[in-house]
Amino acid sequence: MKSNHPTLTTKRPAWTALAAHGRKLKAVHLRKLFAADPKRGERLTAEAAGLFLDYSKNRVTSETLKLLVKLANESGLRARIDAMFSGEKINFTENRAVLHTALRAPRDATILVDGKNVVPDVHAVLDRMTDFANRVRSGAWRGHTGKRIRNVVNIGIGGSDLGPVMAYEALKHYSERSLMFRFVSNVDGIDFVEATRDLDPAETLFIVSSKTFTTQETLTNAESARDWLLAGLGSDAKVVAKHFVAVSTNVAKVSAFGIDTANMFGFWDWVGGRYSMDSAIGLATMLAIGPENFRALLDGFHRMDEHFRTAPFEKNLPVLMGLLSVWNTNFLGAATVAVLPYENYLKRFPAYLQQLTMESNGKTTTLDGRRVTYQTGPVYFGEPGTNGQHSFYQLIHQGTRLIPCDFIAFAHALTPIGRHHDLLLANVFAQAEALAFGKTPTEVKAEGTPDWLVPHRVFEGNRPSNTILADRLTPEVLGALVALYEHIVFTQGAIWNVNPFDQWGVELGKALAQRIVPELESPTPPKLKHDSSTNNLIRRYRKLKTKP
Ligand code: G6Q
Repeated sequence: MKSNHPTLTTKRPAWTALAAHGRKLKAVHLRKLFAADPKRGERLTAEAAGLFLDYSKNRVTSETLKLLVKLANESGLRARIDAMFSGEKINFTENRAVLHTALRAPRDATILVDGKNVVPDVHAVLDRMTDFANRVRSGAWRGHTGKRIRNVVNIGIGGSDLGPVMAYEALKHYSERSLMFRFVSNVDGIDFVEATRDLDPAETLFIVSSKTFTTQETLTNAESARDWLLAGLGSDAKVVAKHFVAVSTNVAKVSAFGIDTANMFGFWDWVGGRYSMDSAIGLATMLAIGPENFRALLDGFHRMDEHFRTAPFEKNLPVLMGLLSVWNTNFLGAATVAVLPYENYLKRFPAYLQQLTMESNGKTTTLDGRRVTYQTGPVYFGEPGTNGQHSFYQLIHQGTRLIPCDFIAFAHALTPIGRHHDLLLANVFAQAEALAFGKTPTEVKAEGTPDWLVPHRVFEGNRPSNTILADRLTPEVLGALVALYEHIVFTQGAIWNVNPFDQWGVELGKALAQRIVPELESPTPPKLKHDSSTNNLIRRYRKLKTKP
């Protein structure tokens, strides 16, 4: 597929207009924008799928928003949304459809890929996952020695790890507490060692999650898991059948590893790794929270999908947030976005979003193969509040860089105690307020601050932020939240005219590592043909590793 919109992004009328508009607006303070419109904080809001968005603390006017929507139209966003939902092969560099939205489509929906309706397959896998999860959770599924499963270890990396970890942490409140969940991803052996050191193999189930079933880290960890299990339970072939299941698209590799394909849960090449937490990759999540909660999670995703697909851009949460991030990135010079959940269960959400956003839009090549002449994906980072306030917020408040923030908060604590929740929410509202309005020299002086100290205590303000407020963190709300960011990424990609669904940038390092492995393992000094730095590091490592 080539771009339907061959006009260079920077030559689009709305882009040129936004550039001029941005230069003017740079000097305008949020204090002024709020003073000019007493209803701004109520006007610049939108709501969908249980999420309320306040975007009034962005440096935008009605004119900015009009131009941003115009830019979306000129970029063909509507046609691209339709192309994704209808199963067109928009991941054209890999010749694949992009259909994570089919993973949460209702049973009676029809979505065609190469003329075949994929929805029945999706539900068939969900039904098998449900049956398996029920058997493990009820104790009907037993380990080799007849003991029930108490520990579930997910082995996977990247898209086959970050989603399950994040969802497990996010939905711990709903999880079956008699089951212990661990996640092993790193090829650093310590990850496996620490995850299993206190587990009884007779009570442990491994889920090997790998779309390709060729990933070095996952296969190495899976082999160590098999060794660990067989060392504990004996080398009967049935041990693997009772203690290993696989989630993959690769039947041949799964059976070559020795896992019975009856214990394999499939998905499809039209699900990208970082978009797969709601596929069978979510098996650990389903085991933890139960099939019903898992389906509520999918419903939340679907509600946001429908909103994204049908709502006018002016009221469309993912479109608005995507456009605002383009505005901040390309017209106000921001290079990052801080995601700051004021909900401790969402502690892994920023890490999850790092992959979703940066692996998707960390691109320099347009759909028609040119080098971009503008910035694309910003750096996403974050920590839960209030912890971050005592760490890096200083730079957001008083540093020289513009760091747009997404605050996420919930009206209800899942387990309320004392005054905690009001204190938590007071903090999130206060941070967004302080960032937007700051504190002027006059205000600082009026507090009796000596003149020499005033410049240090001034807050310029005018720092943009979004606040997302929802009722409480339920599986459904989590689904809506993840889908929101998936579609923000999609919107950004459409404007930047890049393909958010490939990740060729991760290949080079993988290939070089494959070349270096034998150079490290070779008993005799290998002939090294790298640069002088890499050669030297390899020699030094070889020397050090032979010393006790
Ligand atoms: C995600 C990426 C990547 C992938 C991992 C694991 O979009 O493609 O993070 O998920 O490399 O791949 P496997 O699932 O194939 O092991």
